[in-house]
Amino acid sequence: MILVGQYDSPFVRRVAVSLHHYGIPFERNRLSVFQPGMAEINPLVRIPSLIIDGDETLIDSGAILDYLDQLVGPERALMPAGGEERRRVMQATVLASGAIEKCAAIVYERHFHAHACIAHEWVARCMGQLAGALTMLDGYAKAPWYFGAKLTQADITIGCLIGYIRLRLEEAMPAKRYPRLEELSARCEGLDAFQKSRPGADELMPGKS
Ligand SMILES: N[C@@H](CCC(=O)N[C@@H](CS)C(=O)NCC(=O)O)C(=O)O
Repeated sequence: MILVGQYDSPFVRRVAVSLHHYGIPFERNRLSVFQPGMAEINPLVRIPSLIIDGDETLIDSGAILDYLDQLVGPERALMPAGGEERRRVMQATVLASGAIEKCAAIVYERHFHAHACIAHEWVARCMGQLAGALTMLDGYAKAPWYFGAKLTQADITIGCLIGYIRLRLEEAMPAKRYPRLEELSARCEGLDAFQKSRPGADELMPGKS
């Protein structure tokens, strides 16, 4: 299995954390999504991709996580197999993943435009959407994990969201505004699976043109 993508992408990171958590061995292709060659792996030119069995390539972190859950079976799957538990974990996970999208939209808007060309109203809208998601996530967080005793995909995705905010958009997480998420993030980053999936210093966005 080959995971394609840099760990500064929270979507790649949540797949890597899940692979480590499950103990599934994999190799990594650290090709940047902005380097040539990515279109041959994923026509959408996005990361992550997971190359399985030689020539079959899975795209989209949600679909990849679904595949990994099938592989390990319902007892070990980070996303519960059914019922209310699945519904709740799924909702928290998609809220966190939507927040990652909003965060990335701001990061890209600022990174790829000269200051005078940044759409500040759009950025403000995304910041509001991100804050809304963080407020709701923080409000429902239990301990030690998001839903209490059991680690789920909601923890992994929220942990990767907060890690990404700290890396690229620190202003979205003023100290003490989301205290439960801060605690959860610290707990996640302490896990072996998170530590093995930390973005390296060379996993950067391309320079501005
Ligand atoms: N829904 C996709 C989103 C993937 C995504 O947006 N990845 C970003 C990196 S964080 C990317 O590839 N961006 C480059 C681009 O869209 O051009 C998933 O969950 O995998």
